[in-house]
Amino acid sequence: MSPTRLLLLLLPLLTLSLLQPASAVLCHPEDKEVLLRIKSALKNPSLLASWKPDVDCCDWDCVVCDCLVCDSKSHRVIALYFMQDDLPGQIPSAIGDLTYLQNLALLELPNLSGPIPKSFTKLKYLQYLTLGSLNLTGPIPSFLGQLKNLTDLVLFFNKLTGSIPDSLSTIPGLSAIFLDHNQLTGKIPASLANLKDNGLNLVLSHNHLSGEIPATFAGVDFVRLDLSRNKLQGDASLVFGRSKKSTYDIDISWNEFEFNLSKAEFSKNLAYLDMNHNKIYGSIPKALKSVRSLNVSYNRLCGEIPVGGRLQSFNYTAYFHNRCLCGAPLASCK
Ligand SMILES: *[C@@H]1O[C@H](CO)[C@@H](O)[C@H](O)[C@H]1NC(C)=O
Ligand SMILES: *[C@@H]1O[C@H](CO)[C@@H](O)[C@H](O)[C@H]1NC(C)=O
Ligand SMILES: *[C@@H]1O[C@H](CO)[C@@H](O)[C@H](O)[C@H]1NC(C)=O
Ligand SMILES: *[C@@H]1O[C@H](CO)[C@@H](O)[C@H](O)[C@H]1NC(C)=O
Ligand SMILES: *[C@@H]1O[C@H](CO)[C@@H](O)[C@H](O)[C@H]1NC(C)=O
Ligand SMILES: CC(=O)N[C@H]1CO[C@H](CO)[C@@H](O)[C@@H]1O
Repeated sequence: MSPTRLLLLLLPLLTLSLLQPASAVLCHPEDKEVLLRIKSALKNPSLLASWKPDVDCCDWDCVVCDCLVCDSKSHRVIALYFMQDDLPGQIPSAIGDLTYLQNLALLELPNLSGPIPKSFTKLKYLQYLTLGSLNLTGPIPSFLGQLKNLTDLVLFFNKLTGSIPDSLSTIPGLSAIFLDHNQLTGKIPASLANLKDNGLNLVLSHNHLSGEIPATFAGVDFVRLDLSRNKLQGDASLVFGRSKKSTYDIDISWNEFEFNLSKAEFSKNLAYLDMNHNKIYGSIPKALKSVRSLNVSYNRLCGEIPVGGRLQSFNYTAYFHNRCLCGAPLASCK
């Protein structure tokens, strides 16, 4: 067959495929360009081997495209996730140019270091920001307060320093804040109570936070509050309360809290309570009979452990090392 004849035979097929491309490219060219910049900033790591220019970027690993918020026919990159790798260097600031991102998750990348890039302020649609178990340093930047659509902020297991910025309390729907296992200092911002209507999960454990729990927290019905392993002082009983129906899990262990537990009030819905290693005095109130798990060890409590609920079923280590607690599961009162 002559080359000309072959071409004539194929021509209808070719035009057909031009008119109706077998697989339409979904990737938006601007996103593709940004992703390739990210790849090159990370020095073309093996994790991103599938990021080939001749492949639709919506088919690349670690990328999710969708058209939820875009107004054009092409899809946009709405999620980017890099996990469990030895990606070296810093977080590429080009990520801030993936304007339609809703979910950014960089997790367990111990060789990724440096600060949280300023360019993230451009991610106006971002709902979930996870930068966890990296090797990030520097502060939790105040500019994160510009991410008004954020609901979940997860920065745990890094080396972040400085204080918790007040600006987080200006993010209207923020409901999960995980800043644990860092080197944060200073006081807990009183303004975080502004987020009280969001069913707040606030996890600040394993830092160097000091001062008292802000008085504004008396008005917050946390779902989960974990302040353990800090240097917090004063009265923590304001986080409990009969009317706090959502409060389910509170951990204030390993701090310097000092208050009379007899005077604290508890909601029946509180299920998990860990207060070990503080300077808490008084006795254990009957209202704690409804908890599913309790640890009050290493405090200054006295008196009889109330009988009932699960209080006798807990291991004696939940109660040991107090001033003069007695009754099952400890030795009986004299
Ligand atoms: C984390 O960063 C510090 C410097 O800030 C560096 O000394 C250390 O080696 C890094 N860790 C890893 C696993 O890269
Ligand atoms: C990651 O960090 C570890 C510890 O610092 C180092 O031994 C390893 O070579 C680093 N890997 C890369 C790809 O840089
Ligand atoms: C703790 O409060 C209870 C109830 O108000 C009171 O009877 C008790 O004396 C207080 N304990 C201490 C050590 O102040
Ligand atoms: C209580 O806990 C200790 C230490 O974890 C354990 O050795 C012991 O068996 C436990 N006792 C009971 C009665 O469960
Ligand atoms: C209570 O906390 C102490 C101190 O951290 C620990 O040794 C003990 O095992 C805990 N007991 C229970 C039942 O959680
Ligand atoms: C930029 C942006 O997407 N903003 C949205 C954030 O969420 C609110 C509702 O919670 C929307 O009204 C905004 O348009």
